[in-house]
Amino acid sequence: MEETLFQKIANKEIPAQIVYEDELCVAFRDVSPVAPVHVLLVPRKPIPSIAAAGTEDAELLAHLMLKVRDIALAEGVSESGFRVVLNTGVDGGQTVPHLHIHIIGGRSMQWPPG
Ligand code: DGP
Repeated sequence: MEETLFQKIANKEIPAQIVYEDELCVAFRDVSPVAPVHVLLVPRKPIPSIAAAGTEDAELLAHLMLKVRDIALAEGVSESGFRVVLNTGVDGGQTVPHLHIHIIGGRSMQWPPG
């Protein structure tokens, strides 16, 4: 099966500003940031979206959530606050079919989202 865009980034076949990586996931700066801090956290496993995740992914998903915590701290937004977004499917505005968590901060967010 062809690699997804984010697998290519995780495998360093496409350059990106990587801020964290381990055996399960990679985090890198979004190419089109919407805030001073905009990091994408992706599992190395190419799960298409959170809607496609399985029960067998439970540990991986928990790992990702704890990395969200660590990355927010490292990016200096843990105390000021930040937003965690999982765009999913067509209505969710997902454009890359590889599960990715947006970690966005460094400015005040609005609600509801557009
Ligand atoms: P989403 O709309 O949730 O599927 O967000 C996909 C995000 O991926 C979007 O904010 C832009 C980002 N993105 C797309 N292509 C690249 C790329 O080649 N490099 C990086 N760093 N980010 C990318």
